[in-house]
Amino acid sequence: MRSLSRSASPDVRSYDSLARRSLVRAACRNALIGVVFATIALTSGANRSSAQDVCEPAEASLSDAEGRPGSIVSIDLIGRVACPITGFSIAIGHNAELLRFVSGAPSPLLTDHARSDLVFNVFDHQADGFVAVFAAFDLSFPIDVPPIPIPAPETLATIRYLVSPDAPVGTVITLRNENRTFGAPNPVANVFTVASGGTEVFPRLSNGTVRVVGRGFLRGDANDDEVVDVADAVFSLQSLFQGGGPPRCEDAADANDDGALDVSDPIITLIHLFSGRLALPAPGPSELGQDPTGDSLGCDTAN
Ligand SMILES: [Ca+2]
Ligand SMILES: [Ca+2]
Ligand SMILES: [Ca+2]
Repeated sequence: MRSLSRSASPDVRSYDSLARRSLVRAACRNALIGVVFATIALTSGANRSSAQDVCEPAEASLSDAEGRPGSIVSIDLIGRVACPITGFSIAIGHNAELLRFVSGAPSPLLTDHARSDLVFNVFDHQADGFVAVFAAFDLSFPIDVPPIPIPAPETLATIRYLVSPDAPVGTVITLRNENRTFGAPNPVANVFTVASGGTEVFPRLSNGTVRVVGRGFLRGDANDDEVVDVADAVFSLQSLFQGGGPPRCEDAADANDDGALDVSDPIITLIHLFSGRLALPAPGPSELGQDPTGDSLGCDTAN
């Protein structure tokens, strides 16, 4: 088991890449994970209830992220548990047509605590639309890495996904953090393992989301050419007073970010350009982004 522990380094590592290294190693790995998951699944009900009581609050949640089609997004697995734990397993489901697992890494909390004894892997089941995150602080004798509680919510791992280039802008993809849902015929238990006899604790689970967003905009770029200059003020004046067409991205034309399009927007753009002292609200001036302030304006390039 030591050799497996060493091979399953805390660095980014996927099921597929490990499997390519050698069939023997893959078989050992699967046997280990199978034993651990089976142990988790077969733990007695009496131990479970007592451990559950002393370990509350126990929570495992996933963060939210935004990403453009074809981009990489990062999702944090965040945990909290009142009693000392020795590791965890968490299966996370996703829409396989819209997301693809890229890599996973343990957080500094895990690597600082367990160091070289840490066994960490994210097993990629893309065909079935889920990944299984597995961590054990120490599986090699002597087992000398102590269990630890996580009294406040902490990042345990970060999972990276590729957003499909074909993902429709505006789509919200749910990352399903669900116990015993993924991995038939023996679905993965979403649990923390605790010190006493391998007993598991079932945390309260929360989903995450990936929102698919457009390329974004620059504040003040009313004519949507990715440059803010005097042409934008002219475009806005024509749009407001001379029957010019509407801006493709109203949020960009809303130069002062007050949620309305009026004459103050081209004026503030001109002051920005020629006074040199007034910065426009985000996003910009060089990096495209999303509107940080909610309003009723639309933006075809960002939403
Ligand atoms: Ca422009
Ligand atoms: Ca405005
Ligand atoms: Ca706004």
